[in-house]
Amino acid sequence: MGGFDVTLGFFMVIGPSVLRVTSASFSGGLFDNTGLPAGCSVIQDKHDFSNVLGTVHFRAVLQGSVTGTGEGCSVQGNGTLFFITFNVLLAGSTTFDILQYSSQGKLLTQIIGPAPSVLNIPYQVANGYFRNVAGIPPVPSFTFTPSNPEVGDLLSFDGTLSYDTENPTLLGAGLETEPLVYDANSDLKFNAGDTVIVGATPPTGETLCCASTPVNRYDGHIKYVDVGALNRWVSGDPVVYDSDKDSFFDRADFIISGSTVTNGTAISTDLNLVFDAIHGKYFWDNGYIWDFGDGLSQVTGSTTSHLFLSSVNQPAVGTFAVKLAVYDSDDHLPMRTVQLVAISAGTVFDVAVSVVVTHETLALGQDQGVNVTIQNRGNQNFSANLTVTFDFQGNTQIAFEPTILLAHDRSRTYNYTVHTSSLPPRVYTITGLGQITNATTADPSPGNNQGTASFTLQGSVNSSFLSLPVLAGILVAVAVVAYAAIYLVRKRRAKEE
Ligand SMILES: [Ca+2]
Ligand SMILES: [Ca+2]
Ligand SMILES: [Ca+2]
Ligand SMILES: [Ca+2]
Repeated sequence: MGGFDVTLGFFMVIGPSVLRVTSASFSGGLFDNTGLPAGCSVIQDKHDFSNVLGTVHFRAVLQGSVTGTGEGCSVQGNGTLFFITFNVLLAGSTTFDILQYSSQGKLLTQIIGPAPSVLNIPYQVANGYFRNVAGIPPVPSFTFTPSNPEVGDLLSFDGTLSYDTENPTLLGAGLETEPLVYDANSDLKFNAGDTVIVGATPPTGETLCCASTPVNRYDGHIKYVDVGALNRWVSGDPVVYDSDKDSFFDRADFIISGSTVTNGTAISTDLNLVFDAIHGKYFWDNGYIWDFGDGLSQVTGSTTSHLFLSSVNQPAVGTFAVKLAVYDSDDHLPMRTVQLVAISAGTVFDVAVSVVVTHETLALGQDQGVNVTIQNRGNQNFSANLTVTFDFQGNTQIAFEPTILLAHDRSRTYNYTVHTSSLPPRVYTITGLGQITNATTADPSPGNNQGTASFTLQGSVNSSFLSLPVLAGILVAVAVVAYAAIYLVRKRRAKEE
């Protein structure tokens, strides 16, 4: 091995932390700077842990070369990378997961071979589990469609195959819904007059979520259909989960209690619809918690759907670690499963053009060299037309290259010469525009389909030019110069890279 970059997560789901890290160290591990051949040393680049995020991040690489042989430094890849010491805070359970991908879908954890090749070494993930209470945790399981998703796809997730080992045949497969209640007297306690809508009946006097601050007083996903237009929930009104909080019953929303609700129905908020947070967090769940690994908020539901995003409205490409955690009702224990979901770019037709001039400033009569590169940045072979113009007499064509065939990841550069002896001195801009002719999808980056470069032509216009009558002179001169410019443009051989 030549180095590693490993991030470990020790939260199973959001909620109270069962463990906290007290220390973590390279000392005693493979990369602790001892026992290395002469000439080799370790750069211990990262050694962070966060009890807030529930992560431990360690990174180290070898530097130097073995004295005498000059070979790349390496350590025998069989041993410990780093040590972590945890404190147990609560009775419960949690997992240790190698976090393989970041919330942007990029590779996060890797092990590399020694220099100079520094190849990625494949690894097998073996995650851990900690429990200090009795009971057998449930078995989470999910499937998703489509199985080979492309960017922008809305994925459907189905966790209904999850079950608790001890009670697999019970209604709900032995999983546990947090109690959802109507707190009729708004005292955030469960007492006489309050209605249990779903889940087990809480003990009398139980604190309902979440008394600490008004902001977290209720879960903004919990809504109801105001059948009688009373502006408050009454028995018989359907209670629903608004997964996207848009106040309409749609997409991955589901009915918590009540009869069918038509898709598109407006749904309302009632601050007295609160829950007993037996799973120790500020939002309600029905026994299933989904974390899609893209940094967006967690949702509940035995089935759900998700659009992976890299920013507010930008569909993401990459690999995401999707986690489903479920709770059982007999032991109140969570357990999670993680699946990697790779979102591919799909079919991408993407052309890019760049223009370079050999002289930013040149004298009248001096030849200007123009290099125009057309690049295939997509994942399909394309056929494109390239039009090269400059801003003379409106727009004057320097070249038109029809039907350029380019395989993906390839580019081609065309070289031209513009003769300037007939051009009025000023600043000129040359533009290259690439247009794919066989695209079946829109170019994701239309802004780079065109490239430009400017140059300054210095000198003075010759006296005979200036002596022409102004109106006629402009027209005549333009016609002559345009003709000359086009005629004198010589195409040199195109060079393929
Ligand atoms: Ca159990
Ligand atoms: Ca109450
Ligand atoms: Ca909704
Ligand atoms: Ca483009």
